[in-house]
Amino acid sequence: MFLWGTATAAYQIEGATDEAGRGVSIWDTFAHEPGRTRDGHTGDVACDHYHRWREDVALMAGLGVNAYRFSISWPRVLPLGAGEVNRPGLDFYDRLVDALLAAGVRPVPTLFHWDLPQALEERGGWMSRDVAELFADYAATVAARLADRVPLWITLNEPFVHMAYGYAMGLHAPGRLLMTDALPAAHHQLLGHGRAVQALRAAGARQVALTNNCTPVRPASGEEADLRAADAYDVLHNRLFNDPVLLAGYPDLSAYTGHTGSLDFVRDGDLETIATPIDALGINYYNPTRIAAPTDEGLPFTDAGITGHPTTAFGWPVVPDGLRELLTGLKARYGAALPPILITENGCSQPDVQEPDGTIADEARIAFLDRHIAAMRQAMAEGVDVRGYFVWSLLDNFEWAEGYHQRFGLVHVDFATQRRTPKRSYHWYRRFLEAQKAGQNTGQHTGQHTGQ
Ligand code: GBH
Repeated sequence: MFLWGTATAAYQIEGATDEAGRGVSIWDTFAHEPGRTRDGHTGDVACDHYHRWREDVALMAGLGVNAYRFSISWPRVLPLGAGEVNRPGLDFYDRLVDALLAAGVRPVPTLFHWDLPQALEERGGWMSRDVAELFADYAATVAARLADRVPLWITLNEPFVHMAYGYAMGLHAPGRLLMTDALPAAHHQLLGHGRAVQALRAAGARQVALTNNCTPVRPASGEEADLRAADAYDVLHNRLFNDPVLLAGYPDLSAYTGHTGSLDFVRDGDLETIATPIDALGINYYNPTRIAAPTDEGLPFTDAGITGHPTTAFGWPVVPDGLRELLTGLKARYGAALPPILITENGCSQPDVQEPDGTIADEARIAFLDRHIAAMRQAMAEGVDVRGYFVWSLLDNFEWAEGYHQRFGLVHVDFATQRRTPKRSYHWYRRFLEAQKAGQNTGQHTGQHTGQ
């Protein structure tokens, strides 16, 4: 069965950050530091999903999705990251899983979507090798409770973004500015992933995946210097996180070994652990990247920006064919080593356009989703094995450093009242899913955004 779903993440929707025994995460700390997020927004309340989860499950049942990707808050389960389990935290996810199953929606939990327990940050965060092992222990704790009902698990969300934004550039929690010295944070996340795959299987999990956000990299020109820079960027963004998992080896990282000049944090046996077989590779796709030769010292590339395409409210270029390009490129690179793919996130931010009757007219989102689904199907027609597609996101939510200023939801959230209003895109997706069930629209462009 092809999985059609929506996706969210714990810190972006749950709120209730100081309730029922939850510990502090690095995102609580970061968002409360002055100047870190736009207008000082925090996830303290977010969508109040911790209290309104029944309503949110009902929204999904009404939508007709057969899968829901959410994340589990590590500090809600283990307030100090390790040691004592917070029962009410596990109970929350247990109830959510049961309610989803009762609604015919397959739960697809992600174990780490960037909200590391603060207590582990104090032990070095992902720069510390110990955290990889503690992540596997946490995975085992959650799976012991849920694996009897959860068929498919995702270990990490976007270890690239967590390393680059969190540890290299200081734009996300934990706000470190290590630049090229951030590589151990990549390695330890990947090691944690591999150890978690093993722990999940030991606890009875049937299927396990990792979610990477990948971008097709386009050189700014055919010049040798631009080609070399594009390759260096592809290494950092894509291959650093795919090669070890799928090929049990790192690409050439010499451009990024920073001050230490070595990969001495990689120990014997680590690559075998990281390459523990997975059942699917999750891909989050937003846009391609255009790369040119470096203009200053430091990094071996510059982002030249994609031109000639419309952009989302976030300013990200809308390039649906980039998804086809990405998927066929993965197949070309990894061949038989590439497991089935799940598109675990795809979507766009758009400002509210309220019509006089209160309807939220997000036609651009409908076109975005329709054209990306068509591009995914094109890649499938070209031989890529894709097994699922999840819209980011079910709800407007806390968009990290942008706070509540970027809205990605199929459902509008009025953050003053917590009122949820399905947007036009919600109804479009609902009709699209109905048509899927009726056996229509297989293998071709849906064309459903026309004639609304
Ligand atoms: C995901 O990250 C996250 O998993 C999710 O939590 C988040 O809410 C969602 O996406 C939306 O942001 O500079 O124009 O080339 C996405 C990671 C990193 C993808 C920045 C787009 C740059 C666009 N993003 N990237 S551009």
